[in-house]
Amino acid sequence: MKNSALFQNWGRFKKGMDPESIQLAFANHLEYSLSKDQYTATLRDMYTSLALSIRDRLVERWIRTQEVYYEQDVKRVYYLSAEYLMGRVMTNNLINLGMYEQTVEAMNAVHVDFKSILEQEPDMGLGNGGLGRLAACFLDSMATLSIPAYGYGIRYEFGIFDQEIRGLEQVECPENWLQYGNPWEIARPEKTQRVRFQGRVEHVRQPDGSIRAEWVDTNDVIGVAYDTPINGYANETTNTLRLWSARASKEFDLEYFQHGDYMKAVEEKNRSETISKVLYPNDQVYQGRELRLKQQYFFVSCSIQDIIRRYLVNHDDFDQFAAKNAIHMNDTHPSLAVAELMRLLVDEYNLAWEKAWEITTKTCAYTNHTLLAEALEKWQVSMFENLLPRPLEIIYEINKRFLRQVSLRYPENPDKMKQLSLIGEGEEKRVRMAHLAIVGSHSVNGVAALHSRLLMERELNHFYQMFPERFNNKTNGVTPRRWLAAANPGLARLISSTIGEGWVTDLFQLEKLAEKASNQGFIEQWRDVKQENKEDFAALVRDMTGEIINPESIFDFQVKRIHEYKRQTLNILHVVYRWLSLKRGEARDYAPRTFFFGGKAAPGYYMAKLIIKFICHVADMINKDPQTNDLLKVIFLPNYRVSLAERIFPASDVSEQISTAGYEASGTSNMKFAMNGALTVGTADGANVEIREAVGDDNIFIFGLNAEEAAELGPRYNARDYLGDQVLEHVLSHISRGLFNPEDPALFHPLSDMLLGRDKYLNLADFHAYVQCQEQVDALYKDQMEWTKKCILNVARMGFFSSDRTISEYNKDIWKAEPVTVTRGEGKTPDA
Ligand code: NBG
Repeated sequence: MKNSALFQNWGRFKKGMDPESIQLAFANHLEYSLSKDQYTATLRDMYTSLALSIRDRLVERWIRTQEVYYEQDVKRVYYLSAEYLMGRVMTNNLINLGMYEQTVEAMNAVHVDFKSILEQEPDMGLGNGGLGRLAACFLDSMATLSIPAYGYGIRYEFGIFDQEIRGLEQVECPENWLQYGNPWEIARPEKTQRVRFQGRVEHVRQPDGSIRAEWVDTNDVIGVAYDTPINGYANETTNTLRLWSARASKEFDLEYFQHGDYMKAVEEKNRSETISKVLYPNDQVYQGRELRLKQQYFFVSCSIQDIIRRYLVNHDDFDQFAAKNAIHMNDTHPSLAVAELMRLLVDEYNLAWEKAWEITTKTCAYTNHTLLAEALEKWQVSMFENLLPRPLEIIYEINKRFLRQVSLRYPENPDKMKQLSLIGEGEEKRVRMAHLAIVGSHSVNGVAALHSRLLMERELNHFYQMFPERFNNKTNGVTPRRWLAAANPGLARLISSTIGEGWVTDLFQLEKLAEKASNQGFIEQWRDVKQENKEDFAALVRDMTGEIINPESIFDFQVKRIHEYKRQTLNILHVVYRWLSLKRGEARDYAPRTFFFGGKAAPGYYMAKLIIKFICHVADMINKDPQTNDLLKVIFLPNYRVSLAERIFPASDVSEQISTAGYEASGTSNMKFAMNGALTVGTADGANVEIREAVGDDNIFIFGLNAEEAAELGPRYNARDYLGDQVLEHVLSHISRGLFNPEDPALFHPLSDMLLGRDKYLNLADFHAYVQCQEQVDALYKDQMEWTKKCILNVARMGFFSSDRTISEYNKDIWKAEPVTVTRGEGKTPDA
C-alpha cells in the first residue's frame, strides 16, 4: 500500500561517505543499536557497529535498485545455487562502495585498529569449494555489470566445518557463524513460502472434463527469506542474495497439539527446522541422503514460488514469463527447478502442459561443473515417492514425452532410450538429475573449454547429439575486486599507479603492464610488494602454526579441497623425493622452498583424510631435520577458507594445479594465483589450458599427460612401469614401511597400495615430468629478473579470467537481460 505521508522525509537522512559521517554513524550504532559505551564496547561490538553503518549505505542503494527493477519491469536473472562461499564481506563492500579509505581514516580518528575490526568478521562459509566461491564471484560481477539479478540459496545455520589439526590429523568442528548475529542480512519474516512434502496426489476431474492433480495431506515447511545486499563496484546497483531458512508450519504443529502431544509437536517443529541446519560437507561426492534432497526441494520450491510472485506484480498471465525471467541452475543441486516450475504452472496456474513446457525450457539453463562420475546426483525413485510424490509424477510425464521424441529421432536404436532416460534402471530405479536439467533447459554449459569439449564428446555425448544447439562453454572467472583490489592492496596500488584504475572493471587493461615487464625499476617495485606480502604471511604462519619459515624461500602452494583427483599425493611424493635427494647429498640445484598445503577433506572420505595425515607426518619429520631445513620446509595450513585464501594468493610464488588431466572441470584458484603474480606448475587440465594460451608457453610450467593421453593410458596403466628410479623407490618403500610413523608402521600402507596399485589418477605416470618441471622452477627462481618478468606477464594477461568477462558471456548468450543503470535522485520518494 502506497503511503506518501510516511515517506515525506524520504532522502533527508542520506548517509554521507566522508570520514566524519562514518564516524558519527559508527558511534550512533554503538550507542543506539548495541547499547554500549566506551567502557563496555568490545572489538566485536565495533565490528557490528561499523557493519551496520555500512549496511545503511547499502540499503539506500538497495531500495532504489529494487524500485527501478519494478518501475522498468526489467528481465531478471535468477541464480539458483545450493552454495555461496562469500567469505567476509566488509572489505569487499567498502571497496565497491568506494569508501574504503574514508573508513580507515574514520577508524584511525577514533583510535580503533581497523585491521583487528576486520578480523572479527566470521567467514560466511556456505559452500564447499570452487562451485560455491564461483557463485559468490558471479554475484559481484552481476551487480558490477548492472544486471538485474538475484541469488537464491539456503541460509545454513552451520556452514562448512572448521578444520583443526590435532595429533597430525583433521578434526572437524562446527562453525557457528551466526552465533553473534549477522549484521549484513535483513530477515523478512513476512516473506515466506510454503513447501510441501510427502502426502499423496489425487487426480480430480474438473467440471470441464479435464483432470487436475491435487497434492494433499502434505507435511509443510515454511521458508523464511533472509536478504543480503550485493553491491556493484562503483555503481549504484545493489542486488539481493535471498537465502531461505526453514521454519515449522503452524498446521503441522497443530495436528499434534490437537492430540495433546505437546512434546511431539515441538520435536516435529525441530525436525522441519533441521532442513536448513547444516551444509553437507561433501565436495563432488553424491551421497543420497534424504535430508539433502529435502534441502534441494525446499530452496528450489521457495525460490520458484517467489519468482512467480514477483513476476505477477507486473503481469496477469504467463505470456511474458520467459521474456522476463532467466533461471540458472548452478550444477544439478537446484535441478528440481524444472519440475517445480512445471508443477506450479500446471497445477496452480492451470496452464496447458505444452505451454508450461515451452515457458520452462525457455527460462531454465544449466551449468555442469564436473566430470567425476561419483558426483552425479541420482536420487532413488523410492525416496521421491515418499517425499515428493507430485514432482515425481511431473518428472515421469516429462520423461514420457521426452522418450517419445527420442524414439522418433532414433527409431532403430532402442538403446538410446535407456541412455537418455531421466530414470536410470539399475538394481534400483533412480532419477538422473543431470538428465532432468538438460532436458528442461535451453542452454547447457561447461566451465572451461576443455571441460565443455569433453562433455560434448564423452559424458554428455548422447545429449549433445540430440540437442547440439543447447551446448556451449563459459570459462570460469574470478572477481578482481576481491581477489586483487581487496586481497592485495600493495600490488593493486602499484598497478593503479602505473596504468590507472580502469583495470578494476576492465581487467583486460592489465595488458598495459606487459610493456613494463622488462623495466628494471618496475621489477624492483614489484618484488618489494611480493616480499612484503610474504613477510606478512610468514608472520601469520608463525601465529597459526608456530613454524618459523624463511620469507626468502619460494612460497609454493597447493590449496583446495583434498581429493584424489587433485593429486595432493603427487605433490607430497615430490616433497619427500626432494628431501631424500638432499639427504643423499645429491648435487641438485634446489632453491630454498616452503611447500604449503591447505584444504578440507570431507568427513567421510577416508583416503582424503589419510592424505592430510600423511602430509602432516611428513611435515613433522622434515621440519625437524636441521640438515635440510634451510632448503626445505612443509606446512599444512589448517582451516583453508576464503579469508585465509585472501592472505595466500598475494604471498604466492608458485601455484600447484596438478590434477590428472581430464578431471578438473576448470579450477579457479589457478586464476587467483596467476592474478597475484604466481607462476603455475600444472597439468593440461581445466582452465590451466586457457591460462597457458593467455600467458604463453614460456611463462607457465605445464607437464605430464594431456586428457586424451590420460584417458587412453588409464585401462592399461601399471604403476610399476614408472619405478626404476632409486629415489622414487625409496620414497614409496618409506611410505609403506612406516618411516614417517614408526609407532604405527602400517598407517600409510593404504596410500602406498593405492599409488602402486590401480591408481585411477595415474600419479606415477606424471611423476618424472613433475620432478623435472620443479627443477626448472628452481633454476628460474635463481634469476630473479627473469622470474619477476614472467610474474608480471602472467598478471598482464589475466584479463580473460575476470568473472566480469564470464558473466558478460552468460548474459549475451544465455540470459539476455538488459543491464539497468540505477541512479539515486536526491530526495526522491519511492513512488516518484
Ligand atoms: C567444481 C570443479 C572446479 C570448478 C568449480 C567451479 C564442483 C562440482 N565442481 O574445477 O571441480 O572450478 O566447480 O566451476 O564442485
